[in-house]
Amino acid sequence: MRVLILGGDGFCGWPTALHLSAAGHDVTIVDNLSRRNIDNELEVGSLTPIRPMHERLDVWREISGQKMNFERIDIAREYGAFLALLRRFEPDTIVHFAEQRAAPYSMKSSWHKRYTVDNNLNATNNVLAAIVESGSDAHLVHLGTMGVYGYGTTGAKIPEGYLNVKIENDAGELVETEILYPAKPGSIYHMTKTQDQLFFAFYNKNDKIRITDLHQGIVWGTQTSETRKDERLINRFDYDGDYGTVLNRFLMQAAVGYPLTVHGTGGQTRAFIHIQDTVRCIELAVDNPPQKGERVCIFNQMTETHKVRDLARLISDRTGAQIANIDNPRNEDAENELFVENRSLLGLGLNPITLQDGLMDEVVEIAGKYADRCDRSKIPCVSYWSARS
Ligand code: NAD
Ligand code: USQ
Repeated sequence: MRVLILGGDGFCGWPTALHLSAAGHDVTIVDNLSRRNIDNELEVGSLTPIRPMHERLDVWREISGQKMNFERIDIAREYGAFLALLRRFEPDTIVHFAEQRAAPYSMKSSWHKRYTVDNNLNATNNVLAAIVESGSDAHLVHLGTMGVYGYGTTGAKIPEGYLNVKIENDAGELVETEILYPAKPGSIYHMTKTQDQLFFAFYNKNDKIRITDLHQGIVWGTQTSETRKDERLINRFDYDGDYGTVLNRFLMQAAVGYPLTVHGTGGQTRAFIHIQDTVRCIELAVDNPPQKGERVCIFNQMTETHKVRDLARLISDRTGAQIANIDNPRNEDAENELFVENRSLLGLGLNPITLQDGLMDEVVEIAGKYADRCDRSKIPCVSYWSARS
C-alpha cells in the first residue's frame, strides 16, 4: 500500500513509519518539524539524541533497503501543497498524527491555547477537505485520545466511541438511538480531539470518507524493534514538564535520581500502551479499513489502566527512587476509576505488552545512558490550568 504518515517525525509517527516500511508499504512522511521547533521554544530537547530527518531516512535505507520520502509541509497552513501531494502520491492510507499533543503545553498561555486550536483543527479539516477535493478514496487513520471521554467515574465501562441511549419522546415512549460518547475534555489539547470527532462524523456522513479513529491511552517506552536496529534511528524521549508523559517521566526520574513527581494524591487512573503496541495497532488499523459507507470506526487503543500513585510505588520498589507528592498544576479529579472496552484491536490480533514484561528496565537503561543530556531544571511541570496567586 502507499501510506502517507502525517507527523512522521514525532514520537509515535517515526516508529510507525519504520514499522510500516519494514512491512513492505511505500511510505512517505509529511511533517512541518514544529515539534523540534517547540523544543527550541521550551529550551529543552529529547533525552535521546534524535537525528535530523534526512539522516534518519538515509540510515533506514542503508540498513533495510527501503526508501521513504519526506515532504516538509504544514498541513494546517499549506493546503495547496498538501492537496498537490495527495494528487501526486495517491495514497491508499493516510495516518494522521500531525497535531500539537501536549495538554500542559496547550494550557501554558492564551497564545498556546490559540496555537493548539488553530493547528489541530485546521490540520484535521484540511486533511479531510483535501481527500474530498482530490477525489481520493484513501482510508484515514487518526490518532485520537482516551481523554475525549474525560476522567469522571461512572462505574460503567467506556465503550469504543459510541453509546446506546434511550430518550423519552412526547408520548412518553423510550426511543433508542446511538450517539458519540459524550465528550468531556480536560485540557485545550483534549478539547481539540473532541472536535476532531465531529469533523470525522460529518465528512464520513457527507462524503463517505473511510475513517478509523484510534482513542489512544498514554504511550510509554521509547524503542521499537525497528528503532533498536541502529542508534541513529532512535526515537524521541520527552521528559520535560510539558511534553514528558507520566510513566516515562517516572522511569527517567528514577534513572537520574530525581524524586518521582506525583501530582496530588496520585489517585488519577489513566490508560496506557507501550510504543511497540502503538505501531502494531496502527498496522492492524491500516490492514483492516472500514467499508465505504460504514460509520467512523472507533477503537480504544490501550492495554492496561493504572493509578499514578501505583506506578510511582512500583517504580520506587524496583529502583529505590523517592516519591514526592506535589501540588497538582492541573484542574482534574484527584481520584477516579477507569474501566475501558478494548476488544476491537484485541480481536484483530493485538497481543498486549504489559508493564511486567521487562520493558520498564529498558526505559530506565536508556534514560540512564543519556542522563547527561537531562536538564533537571526542565523536569517540574510549571504549566497551570488556572491562574495562581
Ligand atoms: P509528537 O509531537 O511527538 O508528534 C507530532 C508530529 O506532528 C511532530 O513531529 C510535529 O512536528 C508534527 N506536526 C504537528 N503539527 C503539524 C502540522 N500542522 N503540519 C505537519 N506536521 C505537524 O506527538 P506524538 O506523541 O507522536 O503524538 C502523535 C499523535 O498521537 C498526536 O495526535 C497525539 O494526540 C496522539 N496521541 C499521543 C499519545 C502519547 O502518549 N504520545 C497518546 C495518545 C494519543
Ligand atoms: N502526572 C503526574 N506527574 C507527572 C506528570 C503527570 O502525576 O510528572 C499525572 C497528570 O496530572 C495526569 C496523569 O499523570 O493525571 C497523566 O498525565 P500525562 O502527562 O502522562 O498524560 P496526558 O496529559 O493525559 O497526555 C498524554 C499525551 C496526550 C494523550 C494522552 C492520552 O501527551 O497526547 O492524548 O496522554 S490520555 O491520557 O489517555 O488522554
